Amino acid sequence: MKLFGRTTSFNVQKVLWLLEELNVKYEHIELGGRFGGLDESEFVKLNPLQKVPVLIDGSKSIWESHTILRYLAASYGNESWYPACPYERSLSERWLDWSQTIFQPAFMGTFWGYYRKPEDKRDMETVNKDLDTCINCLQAIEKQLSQSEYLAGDNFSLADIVVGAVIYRLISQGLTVKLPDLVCSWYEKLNERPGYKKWVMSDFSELKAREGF
Ligand SMILES: N[C@@H](CCC(=O)N[C@@H](CS)C(=O)NCC(=O)O)C(=O)O
Repeated sequence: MKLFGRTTSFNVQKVLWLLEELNVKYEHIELGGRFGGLDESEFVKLNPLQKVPVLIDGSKSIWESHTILRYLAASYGNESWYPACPYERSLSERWLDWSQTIFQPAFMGTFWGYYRKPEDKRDMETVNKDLDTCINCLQAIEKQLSQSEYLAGDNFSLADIVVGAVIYRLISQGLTVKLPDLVCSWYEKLNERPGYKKWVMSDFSELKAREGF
């Protein structure tokens, strides 16, 4: 199994983290960003959209980070990673979709508007609007965590991976963000997971004020 994608991409980090959780053997190849390579014809054959992450499993190429997560969980995880029961599965899938469509875009607004912009080019009004949306998202997560230990119930799941990967960046980029109490305890538990420590809690300072990939 091979995973293509630069470590500084949080979409790549989600997959690296899951590979560690599943204890699957893989080779990681840095690609995209300062490593380039996305327009090489061999890579375009693997992902016509020319984005990372891309997972190669035997002769199969899989792209889109959340699709890769579901593929890995279904192929290499036990029942609790990808339940056969559609309702049980929906408990984590709803957070994958929510994160992709609501939380991540707001976080990306702050990241590209603040961290990846030179100081004199920042539009703080827009950044603060996105930050407010992120803070509302943290409240939604807090509410869920008042009902269950992890986001999709009492077991750690894909839901914690996708949301957890965003949270590290959100609170480490220099903006003031206070995690609500239950989110804070849940985040401390994530901090103890080897895959989170190794891949997500990693240095991304090469992206500071870098406006292009
Ligand atoms: N929705 C896609 C997003 C893919 C994406 O935009 N990847 C970025 C990195 S996060 C990329 O390939 N950017 C070009 C680059 O890094 O050079 C996913 O979740 O996989």
